[in-house]
Amino acid sequence: MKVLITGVTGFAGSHLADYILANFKDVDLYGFKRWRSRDENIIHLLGKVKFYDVDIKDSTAVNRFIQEIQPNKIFHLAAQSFVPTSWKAPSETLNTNIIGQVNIFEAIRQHHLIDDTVIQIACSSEEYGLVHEDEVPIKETNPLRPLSPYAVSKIAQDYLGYQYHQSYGIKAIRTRTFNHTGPRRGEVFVISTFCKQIALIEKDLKPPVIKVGNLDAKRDFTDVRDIVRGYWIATDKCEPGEVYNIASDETHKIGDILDSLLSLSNKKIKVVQDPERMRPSDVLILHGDSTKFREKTGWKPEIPFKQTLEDTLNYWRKRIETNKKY
Ligand code: A2R
Ligand code: GDD
Repeated sequence: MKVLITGVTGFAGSHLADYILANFKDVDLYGFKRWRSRDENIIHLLGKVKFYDVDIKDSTAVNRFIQEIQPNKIFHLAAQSFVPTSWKAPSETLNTNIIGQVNIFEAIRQHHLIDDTVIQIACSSEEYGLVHEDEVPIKETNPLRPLSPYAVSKIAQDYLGYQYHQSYGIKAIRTRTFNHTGPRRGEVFVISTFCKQIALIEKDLKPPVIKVGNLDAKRDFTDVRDIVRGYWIATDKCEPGEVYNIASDETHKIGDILDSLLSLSNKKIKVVQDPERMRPSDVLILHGDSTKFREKTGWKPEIPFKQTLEDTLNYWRKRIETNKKY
C-alpha cells in the first residue's frame, strides 16, 4: 500500500509517520515537505520515508507528484496551523489551507484516483468557535461560529471534503480534531511554550518569569500519539464524506494546565500575562463529544494527560540540554 502524508515535517505528520512505520511493514511511505522545511522532526525518518519537495499552493507540483505516487491513502495534514498567525497573515492562511487542499483534490480527480484513494482531512474543533455553555460537550451537529481566519479556513476544508464527496464521490474522511499535544509540538502552542519557558528557567537561561496568554480558556487535549492512531483507523473504518470529532471528551482550564506544569518543576516561577499573547477573539471552551467516532471505530485515547504533560516537558528539557537551536 502507498501512503502519502502532507505536512510530514510537522507535529502530527511526523508522529503519524512513526506510527505507520512501527505498525505496518507493507506500506511504502511518502511525505510532502517544503525545500526550506525544518528537519528536526524528520531526521530519524530519512531513508524510511520518500520525501518530495512540494508547496501545496503549487498546483503543478501537487499534480505531478500525486500522479507519480498514486497513493492509496493520503493524510492531508499540511496547513498554516497556528491560530494567531491567521490574524497576522489571513490571506496566506486561507491560501495554504483552502487552495492547498483544492489542489490535492483536483489532482486526485485529474488522475482518476477517486476510487482508489482515501483522503483524511485534518479539520479542527476551532470550527465550532463560539460555543454556548449549554452546547457542551460538542457534537458534530453543533453550529459552526468561527472566531478566527484559521477557523474559517478549516470550515472551508471541511465543507470542500463534503462537496467533493457529493459531487465526485471523493473518499474524504473529515476529522474534526480537538487540541492535541506531546513531544515535538511547535514551540508557539500553549503547552509547548509553557514547557519551553520552564525548561529554560530551570537551566538559568531565562529569568524565573513565565509569559502567558488567556488562562481562562478551556480546551480538550489528547496525546498526539493517540490522535495519529485515530487518523489511521479513520481511513479504514469511517464513512467517506462524513465528519467525526476526535477528542478526549474531557476539558481543562489552561490555568490549571499551567499549574500542573509548574508543579513538575522545583523552580519558583512568577506568572505574567503578556498582552501579545491575547487574541482578538479567543474560543472560550472546547469540550468534545467523540461518541460518533468511538462507536464507528472502537478508538479511545490511551495515554493519560499527566503523562503527556510530563513527556512534553521532558522533551523540552532534553532539547535544551542537547541542542543549541532552541
Ligand atoms: O512549515 P513546514 O515547511 O515544516 O511544513 C508544514 C506544513 N506546511 C506546508 N506544506 C506544504 N506547503 C505549504 N504551503 C505548507 N504550509 C505548511 O504543514 C508542516 O509540515 C505542517 C504543519 O505542521 P504543524 O504546524 O506542526 O501542525 P500540526 O499540529 O502537525 O497540524 C497538522 C494538521 C493541520 O492541518 C492543522 O491545521 C490541524 O492538524 O490541526
Ligand atoms: N499559544 C498560546 N500561548 N496560547 C495560550 C497562551 C500562550 O502563551 N496562554 C494561553 N493560551 C490559550 C490560547 O488563548 C487558547 O485559548 C489556548 O491556550 C490554546 O492555544 P493553542 O495551543 O495556541 O491552540 P489553539 O486551541 O488555538 O489551536 C490548536 O488546536 C486546534 C484544535 O482545536 C492548534 O493545534 C490548531 O491547529 C488546531 O486546529
